[in-house]
Amino acid sequence: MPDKRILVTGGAGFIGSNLVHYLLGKAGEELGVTISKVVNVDLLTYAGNRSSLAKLEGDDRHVFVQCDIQDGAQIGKLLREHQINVVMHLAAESHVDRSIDSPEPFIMTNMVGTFQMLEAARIYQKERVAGGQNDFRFLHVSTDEVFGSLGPDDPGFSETTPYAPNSPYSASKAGSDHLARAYFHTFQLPLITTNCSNNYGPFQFPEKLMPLMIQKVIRGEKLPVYGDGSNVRDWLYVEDHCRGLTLSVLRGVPGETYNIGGKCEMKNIDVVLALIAAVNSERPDLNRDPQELITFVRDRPGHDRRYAIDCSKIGRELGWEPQETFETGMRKTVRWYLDNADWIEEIERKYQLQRLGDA
Ligand code: NAD
Ligand code: TDX
Repeated sequence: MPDKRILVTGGAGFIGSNLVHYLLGKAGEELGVTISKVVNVDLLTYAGNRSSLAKLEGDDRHVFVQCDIQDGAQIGKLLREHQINVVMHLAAESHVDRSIDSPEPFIMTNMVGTFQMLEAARIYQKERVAGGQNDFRFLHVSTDEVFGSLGPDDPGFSETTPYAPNSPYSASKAGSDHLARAYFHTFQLPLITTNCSNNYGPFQFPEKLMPLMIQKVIRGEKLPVYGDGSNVRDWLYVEDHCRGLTLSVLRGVPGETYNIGGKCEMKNIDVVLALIAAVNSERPDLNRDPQELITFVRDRPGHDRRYAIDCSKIGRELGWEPQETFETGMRKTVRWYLDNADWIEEIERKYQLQRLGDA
């Protein structure tokens, strides 16, 4: 397989940083691919952290560029300068609660930003084809939330489930998915889209359910469970997602979409109980009492009841399966947050400073 020169967007965020580590680490051996360069484009919003990439310092295959994906001219320049043949587009505003409080950045980054990425890639790809190069691929990374909410007995979302986004976040992602689809159909941009369920693992910003709850259990703080805690999500360990993304862009068929899921549906309350049990087992001295910590709070407006993913297509066509179970992935994750308190403390400090700066 020829040498890959990959531009990743959002590579200082949760999934992006795990992806960059995967591409420059296990991907070579697991997928038999040679990756000579990863250009990591990230604006470093509150969700992006250079410290998540600290282990790559000194690795000259990794080039970090602080840049807004809405700056199409700069993206085009980077594509040419580094002779990129694969784009993996992850940069986004990603937190549903924030999209309810303040939707505008979601429209700007997720829709306008994705448009600028697609447009820069379209022009670049045209030049490459004119020069006889046909190996360019663009991966658009999306979410299961674009399909809306399922009833208790509905089958999981498949690649043909109609779109029905319910939050400003999922609507902005759905809009970006439609743009991506249009760029394949109208301009033949060799583009693949993936729709994935809830990820968890190292380097996740502690506003999302798992890292938030782990942190609060460690500190003995109240655990805010929305509504009655019976909303259901499908949970996928982030490295399994990164392998699925890489397989999809390298071996997937342009124009196709692939659902990626953890085959692991759980009620939120059961996730929280499992996290308390895991922290107690790793740190018996803490001995946290679920009854004392769990607090049911006001529900998220428009809170989707249930997500579930039918990921049989990527299994059948690309041979992808999640390698972690909830128990093994969740244990690793709890261990990681216990061992990396300094990572959390550093991003909390940075976040406080940004908020003071905003005030
Ligand atoms: P994240 O919020 O942790 O990271 C997003 C990254 O994008 C940050 O590093 C941020 O600085 C960067 N970014 C934001 N706006 C930018 C801009 N305008 N220009 C350049 N960079 C910008 O998000 P995540 O959880 O890692 O999600 C990554 C992608 O995966 C998103 O597209 C998200 O919709 C999708 N996704 C996430 C999940 C999940 O469970 N986290 C599940 C399915 C799909
Ligand atoms: O404090 C909380 N209490 C609570 O009960 C938080 C932060 C969440 N929840 C619930 C809401 C959801 O039902 O837990 C569930 C998971 O919440 P989030 O971690 O906010 O994730 P979710 O809204 O499901 O979206 C995530 O998965 C799909 C990512 O944030 C998205 O980027 C991705 O597309």
